[in-house]
Amino acid sequence: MLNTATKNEATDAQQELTDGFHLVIDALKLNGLNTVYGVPGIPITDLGRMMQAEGIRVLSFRHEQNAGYAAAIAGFLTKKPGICLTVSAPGFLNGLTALAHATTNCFPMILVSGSSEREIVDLQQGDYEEMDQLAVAKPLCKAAFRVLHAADIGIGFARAIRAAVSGRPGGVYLDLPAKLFGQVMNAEAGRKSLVKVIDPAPAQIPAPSAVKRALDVLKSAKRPLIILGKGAAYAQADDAIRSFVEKSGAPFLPMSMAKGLLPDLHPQCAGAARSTVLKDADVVMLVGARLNWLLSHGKGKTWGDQPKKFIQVDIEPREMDSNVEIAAPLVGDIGSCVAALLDAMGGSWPAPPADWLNSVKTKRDDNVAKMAPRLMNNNSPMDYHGALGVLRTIIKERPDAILINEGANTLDLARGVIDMHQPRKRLDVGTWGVMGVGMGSAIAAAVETGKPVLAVEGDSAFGFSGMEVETICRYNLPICIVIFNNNGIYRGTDVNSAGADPATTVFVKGSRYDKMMEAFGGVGVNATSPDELKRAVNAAMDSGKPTLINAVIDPAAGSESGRIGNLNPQSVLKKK
Ligand code: ADP
Ligand code: TPW
Ligand code: MG
Repeated sequence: MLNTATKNEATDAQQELTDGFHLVIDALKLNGLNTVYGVPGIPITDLGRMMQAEGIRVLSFRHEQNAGYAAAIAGFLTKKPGICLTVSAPGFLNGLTALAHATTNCFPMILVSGSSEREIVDLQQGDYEEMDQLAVAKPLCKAAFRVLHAADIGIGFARAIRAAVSGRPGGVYLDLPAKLFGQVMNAEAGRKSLVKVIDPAPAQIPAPSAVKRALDVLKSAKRPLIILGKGAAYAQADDAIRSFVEKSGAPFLPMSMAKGLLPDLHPQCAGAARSTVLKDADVVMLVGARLNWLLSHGKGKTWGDQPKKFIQVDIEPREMDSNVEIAAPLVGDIGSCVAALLDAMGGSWPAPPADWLNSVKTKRDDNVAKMAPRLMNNNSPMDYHGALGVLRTIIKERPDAILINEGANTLDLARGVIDMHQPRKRLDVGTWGVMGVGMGSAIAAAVETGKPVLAVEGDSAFGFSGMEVETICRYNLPICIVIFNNNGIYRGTDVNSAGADPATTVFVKGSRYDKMMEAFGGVGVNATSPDELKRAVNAAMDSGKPTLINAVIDPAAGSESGRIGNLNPQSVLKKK
């Protein structure tokens, strides 16, 4: 009897089975990936349900693009790949913009997509949602993989995770054909096939000679400037970066998403003297920032006539000399590089010349003083400055809140006006200036950090992802959305001189976006003055209830393309 029972148990254990669904879930959990952003449907509906049942937090969105933006920013905030889950062809394509955005911004993300049957897709026989997704994804991401056998799911995820977070982070595509999920295999063999990725983003230690070269150039500076980019914010080496900047004594300029890495009110912050420091500096040290369009490629009018030497700290060797010569390339991860720099600086470091520090300080104080009265106006309808002055104070009083920001004037002016006080609290449109990142970013920020979120949105920008207010209400997230409603893109005053159709840049006048939030049980407020705006935002931040405030902005207050009108080609032959 006994013998037979033992034998049966042994056979049962041997026959204990797992399948593709479970292996995907186990692979994610084994690697600490416990949150998924996506939209359900064939072939991943059951996967989402089972993930939820197994303790993974699955956030269902109304559009894959927004789920993708959520995953991308989750990657930036956590240094773990954000996971986006989509259905085949159309869902996959909807997620792809976000995957490309993640890659462009060096955010780690994995787009996991179901796909149709290889045999049918490859013969182009018209399968349900047929598309060669792997081929489509490849040029738009850092790496792309497809798993055909359940036994390879563990390795597939391991490769995707490593590709996303090691070196320069980026977006990875993982293709999971429908058939894979149902494939059955022995459970024990399945468990053994999974990989817990050890040290997914290994430290990359800079060469001591490169550290010395960088410090030699920095020491030679008469007018040094340190530019901190979002790579520095991503690195989560906040204390070391602060110590290094303070020890150097140099003015620093934060790029948009690096604001708050050192507080904007830090005495060395040159944010309010941006044009002066870029023009006049003689040595510029880039830390996790690229010399792309956002820095005028390191040349031209923005950078003035003074000859300059560049030091660049970056994990990607090929970034060096991308636009101008880099006198001192320092390749490695920012944590290791900054630690090595601090170490090699020794006990004391000469302060930069006082005349440079004074001239930067004077310029900064002048600009701040000039701006101050504009931020205190209580005009109704509001202009950008009156409304932003209020929000600036609110963020100062609530420094751990996360600020989401998109739009044109709404973006450019908020970036300048709203001081940030802590690292990784400002999330915006990134390297491409994508409209539509707002709601996905807000949702991921709330989910990943548990902090209150304030989303400052142009009315056009918001429109790209506005349906996600339902998602915000459904998950009851502490998000307060403020829409700068100026009736349109840049301004609400354009007219079409040729016919009855409205101009291309304007929307329905006097729209009440607050009613959208009310439709789903959230709080909606129409605010027509800075005082009203202040009351409504504070109430929302106190209550943590999903809130949308329609901030009525003077339609004539904005300018074309916000602060980047210079990039806007215009025909000289245009009919008036
Ligand atoms: P910004 O837009 O703020 O100027 P960019 O996105 O242009 O910043 O640049 C970010 C840079 O940071 C990229 O070149 C990327 O390779 C680099 N980077 C990202 N993470 C790290 C890291 N951990 N260590 C070093 N460099 C990093
Ligand atoms: C995906 C082009 C840049 S800014 C903008 C658009 C459409 C909207 C500006 O209007 P908004 O802000 O948001 O009302 P404001 O305060 O100036 O009125 N499609 C994508 N990305 C971009 N960048 C655009 C279009 C664009
Ligand atoms: Mg607008």
